[in-house]
Amino acid sequence: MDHKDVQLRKYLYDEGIDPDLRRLIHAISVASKYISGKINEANRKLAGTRNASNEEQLELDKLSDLILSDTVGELDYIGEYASEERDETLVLNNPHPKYSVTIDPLDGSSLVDVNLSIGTIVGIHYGKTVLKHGRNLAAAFYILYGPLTTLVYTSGQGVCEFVLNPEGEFVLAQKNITIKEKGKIYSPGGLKKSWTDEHKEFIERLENEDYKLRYSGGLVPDVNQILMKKGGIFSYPALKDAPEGKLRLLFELQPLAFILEQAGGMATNGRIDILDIPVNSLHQRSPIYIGSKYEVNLFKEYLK
Ligand code: AFP
Repeated sequence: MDHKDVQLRKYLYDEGIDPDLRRLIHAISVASKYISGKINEANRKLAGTRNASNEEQLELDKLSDLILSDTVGELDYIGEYASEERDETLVLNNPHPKYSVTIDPLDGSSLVDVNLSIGTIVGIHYGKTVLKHGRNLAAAFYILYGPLTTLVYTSGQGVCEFVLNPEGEFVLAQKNITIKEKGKIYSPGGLKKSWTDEHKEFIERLENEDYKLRYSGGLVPDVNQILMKKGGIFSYPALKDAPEGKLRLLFELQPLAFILEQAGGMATNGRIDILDIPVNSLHQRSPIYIGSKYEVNLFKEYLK
């Protein structure tokens, strides 16, 4: 399955990024092909035995984490491998660490047994540790395991999308992807009864402006939809019983914020940009409003 991925490698080469960063991105993209195959295997198995236990799905989380940690561990210039599946970072003891990696190996894994789309989210930080604000990201990408397996990527020079073709190669589908100032869809996370009054009024405003609700429970497909439909807003807000919200700053929000900012969008916790939030702990959570500038700035008005 380790094809040469000529188009992906050429794109990365043409961007002029550091060869070690190119190799790291390609290595993770090859690992994602194995994960994609394992998900299809699990889907077939779960589809055959509907009463499969939750533990089987969770194994997919752990297996994906193992495939990715092995892949990153083979490179001798990585400082830390941090995974949403692990309590602590894996310090790789390389003498000259150039990059450190945050990974959510399989975000949305609770959706595997209902055959909905899920994803892998990758953040690549400069230097020996991942405990840095998002402006320290060298690159960010996600792999979306849906009807197609796609890879959406940025190194700060715009956003592009690759599609995994039947021959197992990532082929370039779109480049310089941008979203509009204002969209037409909203993706509202969290239980409605736990929403703050400001958030409730904001969502009601969007509904009164005829925004269409699009929410699958999978962060990667839900945010990908806003990117590919060229606009709208995904929110997982501060909740009355969880003021920091649910989603993880390092593993989920920083990479997606980097991508959406590069596509001309915004990502904030309501007060400051996601990429500027100081990082104090590995599994730190944050509220998020991410998507078109109009909708994100509109929420800030409600917060005032
Ligand atoms: P799982 O990984 O447990 O399925 O959670 C997925 C997720 O972290 C993220 O992908 C979704 O945006 C969010 O949770 C959905 O949360 P709710 O189930 O509370 O809507």
